[in-house]
Amino acid sequence: MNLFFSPTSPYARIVRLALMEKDLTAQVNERQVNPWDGDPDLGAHNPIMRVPTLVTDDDLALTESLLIVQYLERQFPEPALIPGNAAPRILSLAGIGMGLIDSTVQLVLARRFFGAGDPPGPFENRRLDGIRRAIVRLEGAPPEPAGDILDLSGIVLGVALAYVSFRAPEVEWTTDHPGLANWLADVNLRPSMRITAPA
Ligand SMILES: N[C@@H](CCC(=O)N[C@@H](CS)C(=O)NCC(=O)O)C(=O)O
Repeated sequence: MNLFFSPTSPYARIVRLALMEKDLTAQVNERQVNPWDGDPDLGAHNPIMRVPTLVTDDDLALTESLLIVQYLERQFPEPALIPGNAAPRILSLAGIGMGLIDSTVQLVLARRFFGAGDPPGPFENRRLDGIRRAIVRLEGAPPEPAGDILDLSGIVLGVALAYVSFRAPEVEWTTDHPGLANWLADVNLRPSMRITAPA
């Protein structure tokens, strides 16, 4: 398999973490690209030109982080990132994490292409409010500490909270939510999180 990724992409980080937690890295060649550069190889596999893009050994291009994770779960069921008995809780938490990532990415793109408002404009405020509400929700019903494996909720929330701190530092969530901050600090110690941390 070949994985097109960018080290700063939270979506690509989800897939890289899934591969590492499932011990599949030996089966994947990573190809670092900047998706905004119009890399022709990436475009040949993914017309939308986004990362992550996983090309299987049968030359099938898989896109969209959670669809790629679903493919990996089906092809390589063990260890499971979404064990059946815990699936509802894991998917519910992962959904909040994807919302955090999408909201933060939209904030970054809006600011890059249309400029940051000072004070923040209505779209920025809507996304910032959603990020803050999601963090309050997580503090009230936090993810479980990771066991032998970081399940999909741990992967997505670990990526999401780290990405919010990296790209939307004004949210300053760690002081008011120490339980969640401690959870992230523990997760950040895992080799998979350290290897995939953006420089
Ligand atoms: N929904 C997609 C989002 C992928 C995505 O937006 N990737 C960004 C990097 S963070 C990208 O490649 N952006 C380039 C572009 O939008 O043209 C997923 O879950 O994989």
